[in-house]
Amino acid sequence: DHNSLALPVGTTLDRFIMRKQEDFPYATGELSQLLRDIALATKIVNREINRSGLIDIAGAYGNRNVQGEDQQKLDVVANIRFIRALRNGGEVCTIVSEEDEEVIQTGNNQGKYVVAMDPLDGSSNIDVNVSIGTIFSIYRRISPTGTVGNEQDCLQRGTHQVAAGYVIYGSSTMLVYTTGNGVNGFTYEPSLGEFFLSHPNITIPASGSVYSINEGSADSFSAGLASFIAYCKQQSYSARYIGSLVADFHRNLLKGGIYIYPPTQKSPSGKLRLLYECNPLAFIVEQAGGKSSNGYTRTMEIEPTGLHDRCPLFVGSKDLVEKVEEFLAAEYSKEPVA
Ligand code: P6P
Repeated sequence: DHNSLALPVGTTLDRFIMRKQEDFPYATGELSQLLRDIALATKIVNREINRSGLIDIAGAYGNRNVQGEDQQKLDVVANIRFIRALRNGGEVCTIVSEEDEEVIQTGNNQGKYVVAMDPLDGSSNIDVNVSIGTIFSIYRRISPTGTVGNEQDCLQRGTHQVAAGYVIYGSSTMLVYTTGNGVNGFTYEPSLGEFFLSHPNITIPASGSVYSINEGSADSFSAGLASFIAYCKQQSYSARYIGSLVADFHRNLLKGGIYIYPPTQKSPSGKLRLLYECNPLAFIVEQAGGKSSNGYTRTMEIEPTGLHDRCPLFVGSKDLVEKVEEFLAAEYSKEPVA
């Protein structure tokens, strides 16, 4: 019974990971250790983010970093920190990062896992103090242990994910993840350097009254999508679009709603990336009872062709994703939608 309600709110992430591992008699602990490595990197990135607002005047009070280097962009810093934590942890052989065109080899050829990640999504939001996030996906490698990981290890369908999660660096920092047995949320207490279980067994409300889409692109919406947006307005739904994927997704996961990044003139396949944005969020939302598709096909069944494939994303409450899919299908069958 994987019901994490057995673990009380306030359980530390470490204990939670250990107890969940006990549910798997054959688990050998590598995935548990990998989750701990990610949590460590998150704590380091969290500290960098909280300093970033001041870093430009850091010289003013003598806090420039020891090398006296100029402050690198935070998404570069986050990328370096996550790669270093995964390399030192030893469980991961190969990494796909939004920040790197090619796969990153960690040198741990014994590592059983591959990670696809967006180390810091929406970093343009940092300068205006909007919440930002890290998104990650974990797969078991296909190539034989002991060899160098390859692209095929990384181009697996979302249904092959063994774990997925995100971190939201907001009014508080939260880690939300699934290993395929429900979704759990942990809130970070910086003064203790610990994550505590704060949102056990997250389930997304089946229906919702929030829609998140950039209506600045409305002129390039398909007829079906335009009809769905009109439907949302007829229903007097709330339009909530922070412009930071993890923040919009997290709010909809807890409160109900749908997030849409559709094909647009500028991005005909949508802007978001299949491997390290759409698939991890799709895994989480399905584990929370929601749905995710590209408007026609379940996100996690889309066959990746390239590391940085873009893919339209319709993700959130089951009723809302099914409703927009009805409108999109009706566009081709010319049947009216209630
Ligand atoms: P647009 C941020 O740049 C990002 O990748 C996501 O975090 C966000 O949801 C989306 O792009 C916003 O894109 O085109 O609406 O500005």
